Amino acid sequence: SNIGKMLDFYSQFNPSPLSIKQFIDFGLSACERKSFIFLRKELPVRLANIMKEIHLLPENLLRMPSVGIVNNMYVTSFQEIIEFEKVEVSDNTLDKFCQALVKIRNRHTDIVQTMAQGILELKDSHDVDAQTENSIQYFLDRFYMSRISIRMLINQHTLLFGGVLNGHNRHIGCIDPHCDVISVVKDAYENARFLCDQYYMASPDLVVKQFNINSGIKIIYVPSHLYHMLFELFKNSMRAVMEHCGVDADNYPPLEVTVIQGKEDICVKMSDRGGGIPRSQMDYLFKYMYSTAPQPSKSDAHTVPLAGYGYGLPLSRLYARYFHGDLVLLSCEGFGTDAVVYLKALSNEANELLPIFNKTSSKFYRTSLPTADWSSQCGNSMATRQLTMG
Ligand code: W6P
Repeated sequence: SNIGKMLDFYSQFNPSPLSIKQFIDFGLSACERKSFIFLRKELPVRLANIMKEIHLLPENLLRMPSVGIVNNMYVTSFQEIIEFEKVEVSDNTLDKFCQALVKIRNRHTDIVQTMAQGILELKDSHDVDAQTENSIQYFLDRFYMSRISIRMLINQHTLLFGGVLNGHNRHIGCIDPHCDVISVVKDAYENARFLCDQYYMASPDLVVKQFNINSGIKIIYVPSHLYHMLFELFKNSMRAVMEHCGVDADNYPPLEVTVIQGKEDICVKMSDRGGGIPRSQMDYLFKYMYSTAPQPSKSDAHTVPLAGYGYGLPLSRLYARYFHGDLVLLSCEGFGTDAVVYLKALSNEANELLPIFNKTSSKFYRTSLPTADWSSQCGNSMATRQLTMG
């Protein structure tokens, strides 16, 4: 088919990762035509690379209705963009392109939920073996990373060229060249505390510490990404503290956030005294299969937990890794948990981390899990317990 040929064609190219510095430089020189020429190739390349992987998913999963819906949306969006492949560049073309990008962004708003629904459909209808689970974990990390990157490109183009110019705004697209880390920490804390207060009628305080500089720690970054990670971590820490200390406690140990400016990284460390997590459970916090539970119905507000270990943690880690940072958890069971967000301090080192479709990635879906070459006699019921509070 024609779409098949186009997918084959565009998936031969590797995506071109951009650094935050390149996003900034591009935004400052701001030529809509150049951006259009870049995106009409780069977006189909990124779409095709991940669409090829959708087709390698375990058949059981591919047959799930929600996965079909997701795939169809990608096909539609891919077709809409390659319409621009050979058109002449006029003002009208550029306007149409912006409109197409907005339409695509809206179409894909709920993809994370729809995909999660597909996982539920699979769990409800099949026994999922370790092999399948492994493929799904591998795929979803790559799929969601691809999605983050495509939305970043679309946001930059539509913010720079699609709307009204705003001379008072220091942002370049969705990037803040003077992003004040502690402001984002406080913002995320306040919003998580609001949920915590609603749910538990109390909340732990926040103590912020800043190291090694006198002025506020600033970073060139996408504030919404940082907010997303910190909001998620705050919700998890708050829940841990409230559940560990009990809702009737007289006081709660505060959450401590330390922000450190290093040469290579800026670190944001969040420490809670929420009793920690058993070591055996740590890996599951980042596994999609264990974090997929039916959404509590929206009508019953009382069943909505503060943090359900949904996809919050794995997605937050992807946001951190997207620009070559990371998100790491370290727990002392019986005491508390430290979560560290690492961000690249230098914008020219903050390159997009993008999945590439190639022989190695396709082989992953076909290769069976290696047989254990270390004894394992943990006999741990935690290993099969679902972490979700569903
Ligand atoms: C916990 C569990 C957790 C997950 C993520 C971040 C913080 C915490 N604290 O007890």
